[in-house]
Amino acid sequence: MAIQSKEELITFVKETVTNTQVTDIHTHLFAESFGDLLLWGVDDLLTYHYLVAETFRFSPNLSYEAFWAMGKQEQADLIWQTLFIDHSPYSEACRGVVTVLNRLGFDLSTRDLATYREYYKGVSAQDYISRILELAKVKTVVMTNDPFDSFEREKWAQNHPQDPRFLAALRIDPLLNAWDTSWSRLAEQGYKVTADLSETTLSEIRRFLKDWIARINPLYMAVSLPNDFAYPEDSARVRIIDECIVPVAREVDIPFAMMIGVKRQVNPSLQSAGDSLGKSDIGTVERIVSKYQDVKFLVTMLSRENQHELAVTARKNRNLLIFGCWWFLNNPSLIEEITRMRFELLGGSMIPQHSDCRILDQLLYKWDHSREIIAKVLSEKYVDLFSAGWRLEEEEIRRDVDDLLGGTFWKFLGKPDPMVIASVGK
Ligand code: RAT
Ligand code: ZN
Repeated sequence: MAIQSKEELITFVKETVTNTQVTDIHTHLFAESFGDLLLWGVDDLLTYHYLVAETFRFSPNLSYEAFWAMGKQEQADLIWQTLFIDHSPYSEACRGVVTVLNRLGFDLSTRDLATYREYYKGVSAQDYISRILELAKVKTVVMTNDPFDSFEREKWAQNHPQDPRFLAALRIDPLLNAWDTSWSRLAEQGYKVTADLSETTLSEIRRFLKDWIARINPLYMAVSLPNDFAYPEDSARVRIIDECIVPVAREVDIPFAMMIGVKRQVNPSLQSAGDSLGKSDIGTVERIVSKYQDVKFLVTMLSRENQHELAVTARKNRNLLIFGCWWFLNNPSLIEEITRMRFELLGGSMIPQHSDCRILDQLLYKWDHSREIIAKVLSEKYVDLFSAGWRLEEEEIRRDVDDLLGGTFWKFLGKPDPMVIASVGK
């Protein structure tokens, strides 16, 4: 059906973006079978590392040691008191908690953390996963799977039946960012590697990657890279990219995802909250994606300053799919500006957002907040078309939104969305 007016257009876009099921292409969530790796509930929500960093800003007398010595619940109490009671919670990470509590139907007028906590005592992980995925309208989440983590390796070895809502991604940070120490961890797993990158070692790294790909069936291989990541360069990282990651990505036909721009541990006292960001050289991305045109790259960059040139680089290289407003960019004002700019340069040939959730409950706020902005910016673009005389069908809008929230990702992978197949089969 053709849309008749601007008002109708705006309402229809909002409704469609709100209700379309998402494939969330990068999260730190896990299926139930991974046990304690899956974080959920109000104490995990409150001890999210974004909130830890914010708490220290308001607490000049809180020693780092004292905070880290506390149990999770005690930390959560302190964070609640500091960020939600002593101040108004309008930073994006704080607002996120409010959105979640509200979406779960809690009485926010009481501000009583104990009652919120009580609710979770009667809930099982299994039920909660379904509840949150349904409420958030997220059909699939991509996990971050770390073959260097012994607890996680153990879980894979137990061969649990896979939950089709949770798909794998092979995360290989230690391999590319700390070869001088990670080689021995590969050796412990039975690979004949040594610190030097001999031909045998390189071939064993490829074997390691292929073994893990066979074991977990990842949608892509991924790494987070520092802001000074350079390519080409005489380094172990670049040799491993050139001689292991790229050939394996090509052979197995999965993308290599590069998340560029992190400055790890600028304040180690903050532990997991101690990372920052820096501007990167777009030339690095340009050179690598144009050199390997037969390999697919998913790229996101952390610095706001890199966003425009990254979008332009994507225009020049169809093997590059840019995604998400990552981490410090996951704020309404920045999502809006970046999404608008990407629409203008790339239309729908990009992935506007991923959630990066570490705690299951966060799916509610990260997607609610992002959907609102995507709908707003997309409406604006359609209204411009409408004013220029272009008439849109409802079906076309549904198609476009479906692509933005997952379809483009699956097409880039060259794989059918398994959830669409599942629902057709029903
Ligand atoms: O966004 C985050 O929570 C960061 O701590 C990182 O996990 C980042 O997203 C990453 O994947 O390295
Ligand atoms: Zn992440």
